[in-house]
Amino acid sequence: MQTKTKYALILLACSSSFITGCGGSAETKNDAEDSVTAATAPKKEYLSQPLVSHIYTADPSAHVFNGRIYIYPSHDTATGTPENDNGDHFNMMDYHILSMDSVGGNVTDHGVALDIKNIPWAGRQLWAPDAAFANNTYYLYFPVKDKQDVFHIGVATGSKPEGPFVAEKEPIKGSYSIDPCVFKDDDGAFYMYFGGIWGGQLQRWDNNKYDSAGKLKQAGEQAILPRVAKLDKSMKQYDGQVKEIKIVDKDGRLFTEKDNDKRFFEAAWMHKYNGKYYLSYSTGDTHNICYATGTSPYGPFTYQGVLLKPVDGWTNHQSIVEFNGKWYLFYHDVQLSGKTHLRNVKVTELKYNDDGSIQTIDPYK
Ligand code: FUB
Repeated sequence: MQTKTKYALILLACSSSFITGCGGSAETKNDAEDSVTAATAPKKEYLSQPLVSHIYTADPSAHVFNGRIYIYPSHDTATGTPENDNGDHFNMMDYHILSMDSVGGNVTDHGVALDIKNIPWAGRQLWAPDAAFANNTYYLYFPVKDKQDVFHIGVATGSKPEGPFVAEKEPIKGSYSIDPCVFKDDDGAFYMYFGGIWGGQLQRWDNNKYDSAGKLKQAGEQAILPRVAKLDKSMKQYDGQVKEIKIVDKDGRLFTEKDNDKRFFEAAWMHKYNGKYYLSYSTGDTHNICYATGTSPYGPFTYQGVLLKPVDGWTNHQSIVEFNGKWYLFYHDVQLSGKTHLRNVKVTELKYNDDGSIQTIDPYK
């Protein structure tokens, strides 16, 4: 995830600022330092409204626990950190878990579930989390930079889905980069999907080895692939090596970097529908949420298309969950703030065609 000047241009071209009907007002402290505004864009009507507006939230990972929907989002904050190409201004410092008993019902903010100051190994930037339930325990998985400014993925545990969570003293051994998605398969095995290029540092990891000088790929080179690792029974360690996940076109070919409207960038999410594995992800600099399907949790996955078109804002990040027989897409945009790094989470229904393909969602009406 990155914040080049072109983000501002894209945002100006596609954003709007409808805030009526959102209820309450979002945090505004320090907003003045943020350079991006939505002033000149033509007004479009949003498909959905923000789920909460008293805080900024992003990267919603939704799960159903005990018959209730829990959302594990990033908590965006205007800290005054200057914007740069590494996304330093995405300088989040805690997590709030949200929940609701139905889509469209009241949303509860359960308060601070984990604070960066209580993560012994953390340096800065708490990015997109996820959660899982096993061993009678709730696990919160989170990416954060360590004190050397390298992203790893940590785990914290709690007895309730909304926390509070207590972080382990070290990151998960062998973990790196950002955006963990923890998926439970029908046989009870858990897999963590992860990775993000640019500010997410995935380009620094080749063969699970770190190289601080690791470079992004050139247009004709094979695109960087997302990663997967099985979790062991403790849910705090990987069971074996981290593997690359192949995403291929209908002819079985891997994408190159110039296929940047289709290749993986960040925000991996796994769900299963009618026995098939669906890997969805953001294409980052082209702002699509795409998906690819396969028959094994390790892939390969065959590209199927765009499931969510670009939203208002630079980043696009989704989760997909079934609740009471319907499927929902959780996502975010910048409707409340008009600023790249001050986002708000939303939900809309997701529909499949008879052949299992997903109907493309336009975030505007
Ligand atoms: O919220 C920080 C980063 O922005 C996430 O990790 C990315 O997926 C993007 O949404």
